[in-house]
Amino acid sequence: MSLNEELKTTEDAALAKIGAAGDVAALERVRPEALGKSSALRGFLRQLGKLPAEERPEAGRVINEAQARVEAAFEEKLATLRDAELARRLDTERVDVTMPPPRPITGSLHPLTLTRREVERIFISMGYEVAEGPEIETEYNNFDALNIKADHPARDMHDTFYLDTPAGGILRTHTSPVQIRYMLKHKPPLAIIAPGRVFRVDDVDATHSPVFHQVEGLLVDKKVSMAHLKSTLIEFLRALYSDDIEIRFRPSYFPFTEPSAEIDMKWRSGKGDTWLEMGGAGMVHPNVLRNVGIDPAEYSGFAFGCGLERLAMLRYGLSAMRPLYENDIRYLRQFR
Ligand code: FA5
Repeated sequence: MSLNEELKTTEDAALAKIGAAGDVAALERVRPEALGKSSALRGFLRQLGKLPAEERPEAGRVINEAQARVEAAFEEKLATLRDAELARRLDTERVDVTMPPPRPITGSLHPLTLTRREVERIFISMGYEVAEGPEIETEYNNFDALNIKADHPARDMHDTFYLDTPAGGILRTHTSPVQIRYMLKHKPPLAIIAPGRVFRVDDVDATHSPVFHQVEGLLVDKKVSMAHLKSTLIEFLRALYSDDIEIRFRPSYFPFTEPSAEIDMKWRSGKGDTWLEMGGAGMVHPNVLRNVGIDPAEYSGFAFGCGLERLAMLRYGLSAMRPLYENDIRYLRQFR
């Protein structure tokens, strides 16, 4: 066989293998024998030395041309196979752009925060301002100014957390000291609510916790009466729950109000209907007004303090307080 014939056979074999490759991976497997250093075509170049010198240039050119054709065929086949693969992927791996993406995990507001905000919204709509006070209080603001005498049982170590610091102080046992702070700075007429955290040496049960929240309310103006207090609280509780709630005002005693009442609401617990104490209320005691420099002959006022946890329990139908403090995301998410 002449060189040309041998060359033709080798080239055809390489082209046939290239042509037969069904996908890019198969084509790549053909690459070494078709184009590699030890391919049959390269073998021809190594044999050039055996030819008579005058035949070498022509033979070299013919071999290089064959090599170039195989290379071109290879690249063309590679491009074709890649296009085909892309087309197949576009066809099968369709992206549904209308599909909603997975939702990012977002936080949600705590049921106590949601309840506090709703309480604030209702009172703001009735013209009240939201006031604040510190959680560390003086005994004077927490007790004395509120007409709670030094021998009152609430001041006992068992109820109050006393701070063991040179400056002294206590953790406020209720939000009522905000009344004092606000009235020392503002003259009547005034209407505020003061939500916040309070502390008591209390054991934990379904409706008690040593740390809990209250919402204080205070309104001082001329000729304020118990009727204003009742209608305001009924209006508030109806706005928070519904018009058909059952509320009860029970005569009670607080040193800083006179007369005083306890506000109860019907609570549907697992054990049947019971009355749950939502808060205390009453007409601001004249001594309290005097303590902040307001003349009780000219002004009168009402005040109330509700447990925020209790408000939340009734709002969401909770049977216990403890889960409100356990920060279990599965529990808290239900209130979104
Ligand atoms: C007071 O704290 C008064 N300062 C309320 C007040 C304000 C009366 C203004 C008059 C005028 P009392 O100790 O009853 O009152 O608490 C008020 C409410 O806080 C209770 O009715 C209850 O709803 C809630 N509460 C009391 N103790 C706890 C506790 N350990 N855990 C959760 N909630 C509590």
